[in-house]
Amino acid sequence: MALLDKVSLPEDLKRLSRNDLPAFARELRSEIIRVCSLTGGHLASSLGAVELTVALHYLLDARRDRIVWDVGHQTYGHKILTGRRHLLDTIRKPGGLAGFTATSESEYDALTVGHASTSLAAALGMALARDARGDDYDIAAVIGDGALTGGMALAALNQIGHVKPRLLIVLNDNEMSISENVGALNHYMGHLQVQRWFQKAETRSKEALSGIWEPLADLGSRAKKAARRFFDPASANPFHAMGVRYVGPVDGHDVIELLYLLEHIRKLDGPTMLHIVTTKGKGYGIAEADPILWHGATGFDLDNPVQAGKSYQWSDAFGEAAIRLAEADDRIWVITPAMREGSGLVEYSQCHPERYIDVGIAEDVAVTVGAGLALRGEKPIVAIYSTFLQRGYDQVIHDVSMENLDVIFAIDRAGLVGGDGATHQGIYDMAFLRILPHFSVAMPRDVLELRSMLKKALLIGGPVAVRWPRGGTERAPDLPVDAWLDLEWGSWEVLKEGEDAYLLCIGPTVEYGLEAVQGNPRVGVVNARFVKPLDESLLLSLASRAKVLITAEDHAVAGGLGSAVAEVLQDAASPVRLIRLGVPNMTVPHGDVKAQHEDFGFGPRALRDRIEELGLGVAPTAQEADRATQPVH
Ligand code: HTL
Ligand code: MG
Repeated sequence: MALLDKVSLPEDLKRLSRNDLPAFARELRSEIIRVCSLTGGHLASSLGAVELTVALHYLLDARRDRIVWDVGHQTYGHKILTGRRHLLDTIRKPGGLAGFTATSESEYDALTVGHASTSLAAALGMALARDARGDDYDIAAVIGDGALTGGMALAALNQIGHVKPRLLIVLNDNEMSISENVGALNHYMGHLQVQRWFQKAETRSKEALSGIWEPLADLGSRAKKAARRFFDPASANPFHAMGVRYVGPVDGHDVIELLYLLEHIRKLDGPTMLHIVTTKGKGYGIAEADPILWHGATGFDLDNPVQAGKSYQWSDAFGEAAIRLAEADDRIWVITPAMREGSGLVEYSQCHPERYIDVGIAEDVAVTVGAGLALRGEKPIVAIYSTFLQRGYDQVIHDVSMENLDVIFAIDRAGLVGGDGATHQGIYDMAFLRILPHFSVAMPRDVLELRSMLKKALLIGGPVAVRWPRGGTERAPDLPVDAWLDLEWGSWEVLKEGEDAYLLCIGPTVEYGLEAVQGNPRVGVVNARFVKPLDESLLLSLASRAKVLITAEDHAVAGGLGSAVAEVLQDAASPVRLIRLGVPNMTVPHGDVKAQHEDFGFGPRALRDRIEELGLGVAPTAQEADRATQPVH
């Protein structure tokens, strides 16, 4: 690590000679691999962006200039070069570096991010601010081909081409989103690559590249412009047509060439897109060979690099259920916004390719495609992470809820998510869905309930949200749909009776509650599996019997189960004491999910303590009481 050890900040990098940069990039790549082997994380994307990262930091002054990384998952190299190398092995860990860029973490991070497709709009805003204040710093947005499938990115591009601020856009095209990228633009970019790679393969040198940009820099005469439009294939290109100068595609792993191009583009007025072609996982054979597996990696052994197999996940259970449902009913569709693997849909996509659609990173489109299908009598399931459904909220209200359409929302990663942190927490969906007309909102306790809720959703009709957490669950025997549990819609279940109090739990907190009150006859546990419709008669009967009700949920305490319960109790003028436990009104950083549940007061230990505090614990045995009064030495 001879060169890397000399660099802790961008100014150190600038002291290296250009000729050192390829070797420096190799060292940076090794360091990313080493750290990811310890911590896991977004390995493949960060490897693909190594040369770009080096070139941008060699050229720009990232403290003053703004590098706006889209998603921010490709920034391990950027973090290493901006004073965070010594902390990189804390990435995504409790109290450690965030997995994405965050303005609170570093002055070199231009944007707090984690959701895709925001970079171009944010960069446009920054450019407007810069120009309004007469400043002259550079702004570079780096956006992946996956992130470019998002409507937000395309709409921002439309605006950028209209306003034409001085802005550098680097399109980092590895032909991959998390899975293979989708969409017409993706096909077009592939076509551009083929054209250039075939035509110019022998001249992919500095001279050839200069031929790409120089006519652009020198827009002298009208004739020249016209000639350029005529001869330059880029002039037929959609980015160009939208008013954004287009340069490329070029090899994104040639750091010297990248630097050369960026240096010249930087001087140009108006917006310029540099289309670079990269390989996801570049430089690490196994990651190049399987960039999907190595997109979000677990830690691994450098000498024997394999990805740890996952236990049975909630998403697996959903994927299997979707296959069974689609077999039983040929009007079932599953729509994913770019999350085939994460949503457990690999097998479904192979079994029912004709009723599977990946719309790209376009949650709004996913929801409204669902609405369109439902309007024509089909039965769409929009499989979506809680956090990403936020992107399609207007569509949920305007296109689905208002029309009372039969769209099922299969909501994954509901609750706190661990390493991905603040941007990916799935803690608002119950609040924002249960207030909408026609909606049902449910959360299963186990796979049997999950299946039942999906099956029943199809019978009940209207928009239905079924949500489940990130992580593992118990496998249930594979049964035909007819044999799936018949759950009464909107019903809660008393799992344990209590003499004085009840814990009203949902999803993962059901097991927490059972654990917390084991051997305690005073406190009962209810599986409050529907927040809407809510089991009002059971709730009011519990309220009339108990002194205290405690809701416990892995969801924002504002607006979730506790709020729904409070509304019913208030309307019925119930005098019962209600304690609401859940995620407080704050931005919750990455962390260990179980520890965070305890910190927020709804983990099993915290629940037990709370019950003790309320004087609802089990009376201590004579022996324990005796011990408690002994003096402490
Ligand atoms: N939807 C939204 C709005 N944001 C995110 N971040 C996702 C889904 C999930 N997601 C990622 S990274 C990623 C997706 C879909 C692929 C991005 O592809 P791109 O970059 O081509 O832009 P690449 O990985 O380098 O190829 C995360 O949540 C981290
Ligand atoms: Mg990509």
